[in-house]
Amino acid sequence: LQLETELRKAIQQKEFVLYYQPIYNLADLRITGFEALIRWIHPEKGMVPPNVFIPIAEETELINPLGEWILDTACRQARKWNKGGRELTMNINLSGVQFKDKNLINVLENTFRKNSISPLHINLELTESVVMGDAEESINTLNKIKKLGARLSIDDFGTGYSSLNYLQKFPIDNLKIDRSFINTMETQSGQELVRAILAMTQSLGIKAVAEGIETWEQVKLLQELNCNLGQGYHFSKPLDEESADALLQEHN
Ligand code: G
Ligand code: G
Ligand code: MN
Ligand code: NA
Repeated sequence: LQLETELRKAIQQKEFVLYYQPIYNLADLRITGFEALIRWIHPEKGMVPPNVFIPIAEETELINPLGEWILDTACRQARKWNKGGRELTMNINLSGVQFKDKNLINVLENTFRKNSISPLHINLELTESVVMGDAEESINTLNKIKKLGARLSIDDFGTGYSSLNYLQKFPIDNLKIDRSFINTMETQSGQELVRAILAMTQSLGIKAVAEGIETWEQVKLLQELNCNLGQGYHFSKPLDEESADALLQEHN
């Protein structure tokens, strides 16, 4: 309850920032975009991690104003980074409550328009458990998002359960392989699992994104397996705006 009160205050006082983790094309090691990750800078406690406060925000509906702030801030940043002919994608995590909100499509449309950002540069991430929850309803919402022009990813793939039948029906662009699979890739069975997931994404005609890449060996293996994209501490931690900006400058 105390955290809820503090969270309410934090939203008014704008104690949040977005960090950005670069995502790489594994074939040429070029940056294709960033994933926006929220951070709460608490005046006394310091950095409060999102897996502590996002669940509270979801229970109390504070996720609505917070989610809108995240969308708006990430879209504004995407616009800045796409000036001068750059083509970068901004990945934004949507919580289950946001995904089920009746106003979602309006909020997305207004936010894209307000920030003059093409929806083609925005990629919304939804976890497997959120979209599989009410899969028929999810198809409707996902189709509406696609109609706006935004891209879609299934996040944390492999940690929940997926109906392969629905996976095929979802209009998704990417599947993000959970980092628990990537960090067991040096074992035979771990590697077989990643191979199987990549074979599946290839037959679905969607891209695979490896999460939590921490070593060069993992990069090499994923390249050999034709995994399209990747992110992780091997490349970069999530960065504040300035550091991400500096990374982009030196990258080009
Ligand atoms: O950034 P970090 O690894 O601490 O994130 C922990 C969890 O919080 C991850 O599951 C991530 O998806 C989630 N998360 C981070 N930023 C956001 C956000 O902006 N919106 C939502 N809904 N979840 C987020
Ligand atoms: O659930 P989601 O994939 O959105 O979570 C992203 C989270 O994963 C971020 O909080 C980020 O800090 C964390 N993360 C990103 N790269 C790595 C990595 O290489 N190793 C580990 N352990 N965590 C990572
Ligand atoms: Mn994510
Ligand atoms: Na993930």
